[in-house]
Amino acid sequence: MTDTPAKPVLLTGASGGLGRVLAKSLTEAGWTLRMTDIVPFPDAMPARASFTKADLNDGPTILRLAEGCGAIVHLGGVSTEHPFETILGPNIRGVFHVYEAARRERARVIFASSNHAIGFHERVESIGADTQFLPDGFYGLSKAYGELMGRLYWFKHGVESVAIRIGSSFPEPINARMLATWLSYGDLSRLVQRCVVTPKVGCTVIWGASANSAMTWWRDDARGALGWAPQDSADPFAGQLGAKVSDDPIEERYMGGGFCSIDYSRGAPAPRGLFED
Ligand code: 15L
Repeated sequence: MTDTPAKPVLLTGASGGLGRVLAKSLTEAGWTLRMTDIVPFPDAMPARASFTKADLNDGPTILRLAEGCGAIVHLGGVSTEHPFETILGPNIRGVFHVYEAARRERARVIFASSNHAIGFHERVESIGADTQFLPDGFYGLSKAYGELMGRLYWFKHGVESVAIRIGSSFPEPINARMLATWLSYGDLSRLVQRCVVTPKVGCTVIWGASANSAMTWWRDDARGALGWAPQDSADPFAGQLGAKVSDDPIEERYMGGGFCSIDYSRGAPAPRGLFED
C-alpha cells in the first residue's frame, strides 16, 4: 500500500490499454480518480472514480476537469505512428492544454512519453536520459515535444513533471525486442504511484522498462530519487521469444523497432511531396 494523494488525480486516456490498467490499480490503492477520454470508459466504474468524455483539443474542458486535482497522469492522445495532421490536435495541442491546466492548479504532470522519442538511437548504444531526442516518426516527435513542454513549464512556471519514456507496456512481451523494452503493468503502476506521491520530483525523465537483462540500451535516470525500481522481468520469456525477430534490418537496428521503418525513405529516390497533386 502506497501513500494516497490528498487531492484527486486526473487520468487522461483512461479508456486506452494503459488507462484501464491504471484506473484499476490506482483506485484499488485507494486513490480518487477523475478520468477522461475521447471514447467511453469500457469497464465498470471503479470506486472513487468518475469519468467525463472529452477531447484533448478542448482546452476549457481540460481546465475544468483538472480543477482541484493535485496531479495529472497524461496518457491521452494518439499512441502509435500516424500522419502529422492526426497527431497535431490530440498530442501537440492536447499536451499544451494539460500543462496549462497543471499550471493553473499548481498540479504535477506525469506524462506518458515513449521510447519513440529516441527511437533512432541504435540498439548497440547505451544512452542516458539526457541523450538527444531522435524521434522515429511524428508520434515520437510529439512525445519529444511533450517532454520539452514539461521543461518549459518547469523553468518558467515551476510546474513539476515526470516524463516516463515507456518501452512496451503490454500484458506480456511478444517478440525479441520486447525482451529489452517490456514494462510490466505492475511496474508501470508502481512507477506512476511513486511519481505522484514523491514529495519533490522537479522535472525529470524515467525509462519505463522492467528489470530485463536485455535492457542494455537505457541508463541513468532519476528512479532512485523516486524510490522506484522495477520488480518484474521479461527474462522468463527469453527462450520462447529470443528468435522472434523481423527480417527488416531497419527495424532490428534501432531502438524504436518497426516505427523506424514506417515510411522510411533514406537512400531511396525522392518520393512525391505530400502536397503535390
Ligand atoms: C509505444 O509508444 C506505443 O504506444 C505502443 O503501442 C508500442 O508500440 C510501444 O511504443 C513499443 O515501442 O513497443
